[in-house]
Amino acid sequence: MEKPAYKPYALPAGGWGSARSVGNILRREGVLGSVPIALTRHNKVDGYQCNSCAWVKPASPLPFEYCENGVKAVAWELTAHRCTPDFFAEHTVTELLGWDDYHLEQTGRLTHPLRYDAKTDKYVPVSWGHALEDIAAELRAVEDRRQTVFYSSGRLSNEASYLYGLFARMYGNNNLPDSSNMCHETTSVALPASIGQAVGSVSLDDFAKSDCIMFFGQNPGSNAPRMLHPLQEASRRGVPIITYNPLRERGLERFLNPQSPTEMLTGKATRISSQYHQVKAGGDLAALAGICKSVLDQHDAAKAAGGKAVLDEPFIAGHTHGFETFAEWLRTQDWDELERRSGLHRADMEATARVYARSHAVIGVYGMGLTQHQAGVETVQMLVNLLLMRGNLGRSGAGICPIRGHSNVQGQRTMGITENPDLFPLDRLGQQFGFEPPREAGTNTVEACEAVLRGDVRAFFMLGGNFVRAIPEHSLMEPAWRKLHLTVNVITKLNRSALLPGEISYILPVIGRLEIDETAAGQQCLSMEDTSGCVHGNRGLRRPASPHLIGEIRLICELAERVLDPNPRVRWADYRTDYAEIRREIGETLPETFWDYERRMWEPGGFQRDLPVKRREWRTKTGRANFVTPTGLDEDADMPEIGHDVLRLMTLRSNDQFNTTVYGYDDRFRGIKNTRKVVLMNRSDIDRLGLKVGQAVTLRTAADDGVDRHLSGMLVVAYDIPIGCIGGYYPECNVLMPLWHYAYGSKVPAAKTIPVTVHLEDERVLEPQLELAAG
Ligand SMILES: Nc1nc2c(c(=O)[nH]1)N[C@H]1C(S)=C(S)[C@@H](COP(=O)(O)OP(=O)(O)OC[C@H]3O[C@@H](n4cnc5c(=O)[nH]c(N)nc54)[C@H](O)[C@@H]3O)O[C@H]1N2
Ligand SMILES: Nc1nc2c(c(=O)[nH]1)N[C@H]1C(S)=C(S)[C@@H](COP(=O)(O)OP(=O)(O)OC[C@H]3O[C@@H](n4cnc5c(=O)[nH]c(N)nc54)[C@H](O)[C@@H]3O)O[C@H]1N2
Ligand SMILES: [Mo]
Repeated sequence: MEKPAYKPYALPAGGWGSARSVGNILRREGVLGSVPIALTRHNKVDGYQCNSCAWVKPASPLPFEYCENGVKAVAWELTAHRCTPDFFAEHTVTELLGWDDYHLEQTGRLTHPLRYDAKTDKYVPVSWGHALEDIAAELRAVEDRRQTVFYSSGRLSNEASYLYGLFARMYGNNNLPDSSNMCHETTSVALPASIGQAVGSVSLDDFAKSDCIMFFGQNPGSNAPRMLHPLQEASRRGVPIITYNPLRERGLERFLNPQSPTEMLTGKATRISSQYHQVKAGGDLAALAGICKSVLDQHDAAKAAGGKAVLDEPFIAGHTHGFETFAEWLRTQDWDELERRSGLHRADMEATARVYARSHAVIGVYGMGLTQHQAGVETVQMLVNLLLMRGNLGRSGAGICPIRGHSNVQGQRTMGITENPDLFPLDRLGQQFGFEPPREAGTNTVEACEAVLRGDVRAFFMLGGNFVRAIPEHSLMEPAWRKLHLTVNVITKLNRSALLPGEISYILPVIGRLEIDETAAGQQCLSMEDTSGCVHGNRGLRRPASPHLIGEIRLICELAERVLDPNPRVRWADYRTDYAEIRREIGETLPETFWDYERRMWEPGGFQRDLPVKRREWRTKTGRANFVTPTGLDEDADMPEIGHDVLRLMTLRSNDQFNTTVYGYDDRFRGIKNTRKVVLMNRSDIDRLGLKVGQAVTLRTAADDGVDRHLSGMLVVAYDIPIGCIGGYYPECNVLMPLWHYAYGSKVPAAKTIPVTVHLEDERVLEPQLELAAG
């Protein structure tokens, strides 16, 4: 690989850089011809849903309804590369453990079911029949059914999710952790308490009607790039877009639409954010409190002068609860403290408050920058408080807008993938299928890890994802993983989780969403729910990567048939042949939303699940929308007092990855090339700590619990990042995250503020070219 490079990116998001990046991956994956054909069906009414992010699938899609990262995801799945039994014959698992995430997945699509052979330390091919018989026998043999865990990742379809949840519950537990537990679980806890709905309240058409959009800790340029189109339109209409983010993310600054020939030729980019505030990591609770305080001050001043109210008084009186307590709390907040914690000036928060106060339809967008902190739940609720102050919920063009991650993570939760028995109608499920569902709460992601560390888990089934790589605490979790009795990896590409076999281990490769899932009843379709709560059909179009692959649904059904006692009410054989039969069952369990499912999923734009907040119906305990007063301003309480040497590490996604899937080493918008082993630091922190750009340092977690957590060989880069904050890439940095460092209430690992210290490894500057030329 070429030498690590840092060259700040001067161009807008999108543009020619995007086109070049797409060309590169198509060439590398050997799909220059096939992917462009597939893309004509991308996010189309009768086509497939993009397998990258969960951004909305519009009713009237663009002729090219895809983005740079969507194309990468498609190319990654349709790749010409294959990871065959021959490959495994050549490499031991121990050897492969030395490979990085990129090179593991780059081997291509897995082609055969494989079983780990401890004697040779290799994976060897096995027949599906043998694999399923053996796994079923092991699962049946687990006496205490709570010792089996059923993980899933948010790419799984509605149909597979529903059956997987049913299987786990018939098997005997609610141990259904999912990727959402590391992601927007904070949302699922915060929003029901605030507004009585677990998902966002904004539809695509709200963006066209909004007159102010606020972004907190979400990076659309890399993680939901198609969202830049409505943002570009909004900006052109003169809508203020206000961003709070420690980093100046390119997609939130300027965008050049790669699908517009005029823009590409003239290079005329659109400014996205009208205000950009580089809040400190973990400083949003204070910043939001400051904005709310300023709105309240404006209101008080206006009223005192006999002017018009700034707050929406009728809305607050008629629809909300807890305002007085909240207002009292705001009045006691001290500006010095708000400035210190947010790292911003009072004038910044006031500037935001002024724009907010004159806008009539405000959308509050947020992502991992809010959810992955210890006080993430309260921070999300503070954003809701701000919206409630002027009635920005249940109004056209306004609302709360969490940007979900995986393409079907929201649908998966709707389908009952949850450890919480209160979140799914288990009574109805039990009646429908004639069994008694377990009522004991299962384990979420962090709890499942704790159970593994305690030795309380015997079998761990992973339906998609890369669990061991995505979670915190690698130095303890990886050895513990090897002690599990049974691990099953249902995946499409080789990843690190599969290289940590327990006593008995399988890799079961499956068909991807873009591929044709053919059963005795013909080609089958699937469905997914996007971030705006719309449910869409999905039709694959390519032949499967290998004739030995099977669909996730067939896999679940055939396993369930082997594990569970026969029950005439659960027709696994029908489900695996005709997926409409599964949708019929879903319609019976969730009739309010999924009536006439089979037809409505093909409607342009999909069908929207009921969002009571849209009509100002609050399904909370108070029957109203609640102002939630936080217990304090500390977003990360177990951070040691920020002193001379403890810094706040935020773990970041590059523009060249999808979670643990690394497509390449070009984080174009941030200007980092040919390496992921960098630590982004403020120049004054570099100087203060006596470091030099291009030196290698070791990061150590500042926690005195006796666990050694460190990461070596990180190259120092001087970056535009707030003092006291540093940035590094996920998943490499996960070794530094303590398992107990999570959001209260949701247990989402607090990946955006890890307390670390930085240690020089060697005086020599290894990569001098990382230093920017003066001027
Ligand atoms: N191409 C691509 N698309 C993806 C993904 C991917 O990896 N690649 N992942 C998918 C998934 S599963 C998810 S959950 C989403 C994730 O998408 P995002 O929610 O955008 O998540 P991140 O990229 O982790 O971080 C978002 C932003 O938070 C900022 N940030 C960090 N700490 C703070 C803070 O304390 N306060 C504030 N205000 N900002 C902060 C970072 O600078 C970054 O710009 O994207 C989905 N889409
Ligand atoms: N430090 C830190 N840690 C984080 C985060 C962070 O911001 N910082 N983000 C967290 C978040 S938001 C999330 S969502 C999690 C992600 O956690 P996961 O969802 O578990 O991880 P992914 O990287 O999305 O999973 C990638 C793997 O999925 C498999 N796969 C791909 N497509 C398919 C398919 O169609 N079917 C099946 N069966 N398998 C498939 C491939 O083999 C690939 O290796 O990570 C979390 N961890
Ligand atoms: Mo996520």
